[in-house]
Amino acid sequence: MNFDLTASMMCANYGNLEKEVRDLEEGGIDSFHIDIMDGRYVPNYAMSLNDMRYIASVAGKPLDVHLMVEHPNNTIELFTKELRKGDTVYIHPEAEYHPSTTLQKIINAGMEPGIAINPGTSVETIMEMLRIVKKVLVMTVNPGNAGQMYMPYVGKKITKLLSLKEEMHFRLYWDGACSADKILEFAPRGVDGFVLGTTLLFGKNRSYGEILKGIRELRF
Ligand code: S6P
Ligand code: MG
Repeated sequence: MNFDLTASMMCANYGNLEKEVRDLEEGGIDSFHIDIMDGRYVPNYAMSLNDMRYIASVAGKPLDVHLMVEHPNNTIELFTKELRKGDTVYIHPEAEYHPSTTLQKIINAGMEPGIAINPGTSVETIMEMLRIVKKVLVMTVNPGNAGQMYMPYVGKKITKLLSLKEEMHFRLYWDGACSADKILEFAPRGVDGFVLGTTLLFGKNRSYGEILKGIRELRF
């Protein structure tokens, strides 16, 4: 079964970030998830522009930048100018007055445009944007922190998004508290990729390679 596995780099060991990137790539990760926070849109800071720039300079695999910042339209170029064609940039539509303008800037810069949808945001409010984005990142926890609990009510929204995927031409990604049982349940239903953080990938007593191989070998 084909699905993407993305490493949530806010959970990585910053004592040796270059080694983390290499080990993840050698272990078979598909991309690097970069959680940028401004302390306003979410009550945390996590990663910033310099962290993203450094990872971009050592990574061979694509970056998947998740902007949890107010008014991304004001600063979007700071990010896109550091990225490569084919990297992804997600914005939160609630954080901008005219999110479609920001998405157009991402498209013009040659990146894959995406939106991240909070647990409390309904599909109806982002319906028109589904026509322009290539990727939808479903938040299964409230944005801001790693290590939270999965919010089961998001399941109904995922079902709704899955039914729109083909017609509206987007790919669906999972972000938050991703465990093996969630991959087992949702990959066969059509979720295209999963962001892996503390639940499944980081801070374990096994190598990234072993963990990622174990996920790819799950019996569906
Ligand atoms: C949360 C952020 C996520 C987390 C990731 C952590 O604001 O967008 O990308 O870093 O979900 O995973 P876990 O398994 O610790 O919940
Ligand atoms: Mg994220």
